[in-house]
Amino acid sequence: MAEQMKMSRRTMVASVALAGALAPLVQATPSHAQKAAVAVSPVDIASLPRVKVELAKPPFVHAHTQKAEGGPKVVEFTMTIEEKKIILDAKGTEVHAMTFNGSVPGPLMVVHQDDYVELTLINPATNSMPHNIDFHSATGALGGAGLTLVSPGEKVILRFKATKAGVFVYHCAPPGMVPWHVVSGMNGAIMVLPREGLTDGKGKDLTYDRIYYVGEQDFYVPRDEKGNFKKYETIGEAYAEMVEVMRTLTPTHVVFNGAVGALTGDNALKAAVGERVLIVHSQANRDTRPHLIGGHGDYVWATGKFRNPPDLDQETWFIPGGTAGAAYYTFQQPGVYAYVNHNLIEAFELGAAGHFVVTGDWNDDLMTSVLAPSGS
Ligand SMILES: [Cu+2]
Repeated sequence: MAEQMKMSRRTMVASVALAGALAPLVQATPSHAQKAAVAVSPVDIASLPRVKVELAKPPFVHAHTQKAEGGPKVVEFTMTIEEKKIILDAKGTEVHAMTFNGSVPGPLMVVHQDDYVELTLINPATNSMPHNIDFHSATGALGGAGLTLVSPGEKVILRFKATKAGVFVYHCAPPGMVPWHVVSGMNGAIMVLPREGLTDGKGKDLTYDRIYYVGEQDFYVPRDEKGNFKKYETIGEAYAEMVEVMRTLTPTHVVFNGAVGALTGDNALKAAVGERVLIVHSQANRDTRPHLIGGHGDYVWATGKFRNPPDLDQETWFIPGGTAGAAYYTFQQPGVYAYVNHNLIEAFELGAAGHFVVTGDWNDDLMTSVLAPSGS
């Protein structure tokens, strides 16, 4: 085991060294970005109202208004990075996850366009790794990653203006270890709502009654010589063999919200007939193709950016890796709907599936059993 640890550390150091080309960029960015922010900022931040947000654990989303009230605000968030062991499936497969706020994915953050996002990011001394955050919704400094690299025992505060409306991925991006941290669970999403709320692009209001956040995650768990998934004492010990599996580009698990079955049974998503539901779906690393079996995407922003009119009446939509998308659907029938990645091998064999349990009255006009299965 000691030898394995040495190997892991050596490989990690080598990987960091290989990423040397990126390091000057990362290190050079902060001072430049800070100066630029001071020089060109047209807004007196101190004069803006501030609101503090209590984040919710996915698939739930913190309380928010859909239409902005008043002018831009500074919206304060705090996230604590947790390195923790999580169980991926009913067989007890383990990974040493890296998480924003303890969940895979990290929480969905909601603001309005032109608000300022102010994030306090805490890396407790009990962690073993440096971490940071790259917001795809932010402009400059590697999406904030260049300003937020924190070692265990440190915290950092980043503020950026949410200039673009849409749902966007955020993820950890420490020099030399980016994919490892991302596929260990360290990603989430932010939703920047248009100030007038969601519309179909032609003036029709698209207020939602419920919102759920589904974070899809690919995991790469090494196997032993008998084909069983391996367990490791520490996060560092798993590194070298996990990278070998990552380099095959073949995940061992593709799951919604951190584990096979995390959104089924008692944890199924709930809705009622007639309710308008917004599903935010992110995949920080790999392409995906969400599909609601027995339903549709009435309005879909597959690449998640709300200034584009949504696509109508979609059966399946394509979200490229590194993107968050949003789908809006009004449920028409009661029952259990599977919400899946419609690469059905990933859904049924690797875990990328959840359930909606919908209550209400059945509409015979939409569907009826004319002849139940019977002998001919
Ligand atoms: Cu990290």
